[in-house]
Amino acid sequence: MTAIPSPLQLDATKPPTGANLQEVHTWVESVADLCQPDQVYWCNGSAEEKDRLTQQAVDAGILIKLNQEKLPGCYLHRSNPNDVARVEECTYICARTKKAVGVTNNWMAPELMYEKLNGMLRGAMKGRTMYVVPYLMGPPGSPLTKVGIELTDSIYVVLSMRITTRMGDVAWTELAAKGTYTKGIHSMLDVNPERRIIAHFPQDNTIISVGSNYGGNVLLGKKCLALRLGSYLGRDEGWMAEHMLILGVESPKGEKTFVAAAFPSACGKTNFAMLIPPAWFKGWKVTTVGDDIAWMKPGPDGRLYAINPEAGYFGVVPGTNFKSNPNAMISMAKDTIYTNVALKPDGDVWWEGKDGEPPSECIDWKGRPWTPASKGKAAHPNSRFAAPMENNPALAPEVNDPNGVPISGLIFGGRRATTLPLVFQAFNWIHGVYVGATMGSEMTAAAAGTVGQVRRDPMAMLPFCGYNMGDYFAHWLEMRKLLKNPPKIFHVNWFRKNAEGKFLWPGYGENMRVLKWIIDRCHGRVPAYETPVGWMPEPRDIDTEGLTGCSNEELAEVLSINVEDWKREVLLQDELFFKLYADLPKELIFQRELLISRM
Ligand code: GTP
Ligand code: SPV
Ligand code: MN
Repeated sequence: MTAIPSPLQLDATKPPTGANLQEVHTWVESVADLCQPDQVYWCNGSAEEKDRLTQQAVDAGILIKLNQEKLPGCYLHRSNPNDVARVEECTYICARTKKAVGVTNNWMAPELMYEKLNGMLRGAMKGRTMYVVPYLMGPPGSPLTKVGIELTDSIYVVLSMRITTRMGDVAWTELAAKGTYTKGIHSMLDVNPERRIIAHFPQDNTIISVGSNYGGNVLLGKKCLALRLGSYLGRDEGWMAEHMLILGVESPKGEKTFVAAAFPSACGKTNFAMLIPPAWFKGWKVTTVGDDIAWMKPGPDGRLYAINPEAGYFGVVPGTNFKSNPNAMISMAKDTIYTNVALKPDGDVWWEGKDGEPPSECIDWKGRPWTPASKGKAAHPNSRFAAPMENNPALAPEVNDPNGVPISGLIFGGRRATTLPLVFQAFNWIHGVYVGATMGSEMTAAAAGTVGQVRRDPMAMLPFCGYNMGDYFAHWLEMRKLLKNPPKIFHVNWFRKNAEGKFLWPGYGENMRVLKWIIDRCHGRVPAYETPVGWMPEPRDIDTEGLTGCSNEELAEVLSINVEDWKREVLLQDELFFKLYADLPKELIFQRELLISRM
């Protein structure tokens, strides 16, 4: 094998040589030749390495050490204020043809994009270290698990990847068994929105990201590999990569049921995945398998099995408190990297919606003094925590099972002030695919754009589907044929409001009441009545014992459907259907006709 040439050898620890890593070395060398870092550092994932790199990040002012008595092992990072969320307009899928990526993705010819990016990367790491970050998406030894290697000049990315993925030597062992890996190259450049590109090359299993140092733009295992390239690979290989949480529900009798749910960014996946049942649900337990991404494959018994490819959470901070999500609060109480929250004088952190009163003074997410009289928010609305999943008191014991967990129900949901009821069940798989394909949601701060505006977000995958959305729907329809026992499909809406703009449903832990109906429907043991949009519970079918914050009238309203509203809804759905028309499977058009004829 070729050694990395000096001077790159200076500080470099080497990956194990047992596996055939010739190709990896050649690639790393070629990227180093292009980017010209001062040194190349191979990450091994050890605790010693974490401590050393963390200290370096603190010394360089990239991380701020928080109050270690209150928050052991926790640090704060402030991103460049021009770089606070995913940027969909800078995200490209560079398949060979424009048709392959469809109308919902940005496309550029791969040769052109490579040329452009090579120009931007030339000499981009001068004066910096290039870190080689080997990682796994999925538990070791799972047939679904993929290996990735990210080359990055950001120590913040290295430390975040160490939390959110299984990072280090474990990946070399898996690579020896699997033989293939996803290449990722990331350079912050000068963190300039004008020079920000997140490019995916599905035919080369490669991602190149430049000009950002934030979340989904740069933690390449997450949205880039696990969803965009993952969805592309899944279609070829007969599995599904979805923007879904996975949770387990254990009944007092010990019956375990797993469901997966797709809600768009900042629409409640982490909260739902970590749900704590209200006191009335004595003996019921919810455990978290994953909070953002599910990889699912038919098992030998004809059921759909899911793994969470991630090893940690990159969760929304604002609005999180001990009432809304205690498990998230505990998860981020140690060994966590916070990004863009406010800093209190005592080294503690604060954000809008945290328990207790706002502090009389603190430093806001931009590093400026802040008081409750200040105009802006103390924490950015898309401020986040990166925490290891082991911190979650409700972590599912099955989380490392290479076979995954059997999924009984799939749940779609969006943020909708009107029209969509609290819950309904699709009539069958094809109807469920239609329900997912026509999902809409009000936009949030998780992506740059207009917050609050309803947009169609099929299966919560609009920003994450790595190929033509029409072909993606066809793949969903195709999956049914591989499943003898397909999951039942549901739609929920925690966000419906009354005429005064108040949420009709209290949400959070109380969502257990809806989840219980869903689980009971999966097992075929509660009634439902047929409506034009699907099977629905009567208000009396929802367990309301001990429920506060939702009167009988409000429950009836949140469970109601209004045919006039639904006619408008179908017209709104058409906006996306017309865009996709050339590639839309006929089944979905028939479903639209059936829905209209039922109304
Ligand atoms: P991403 O990490 O961007 O994919 O977000 P997510 O889907 O995991 O969303 P998350 O659980 O972090 O919730 C986002 C926001 O929605 C937070 O401000 C929550 O407080 C709020 N939220 C979550 N669940 C509910 C609910 O049941 N009702 C209401 N009203 N708000 C909720
Ligand atoms: C999302 O936007 O769905 C996220 C956050 O989970 S990020 O990783 O930044 O994409
Ligand atoms: Mn997400």
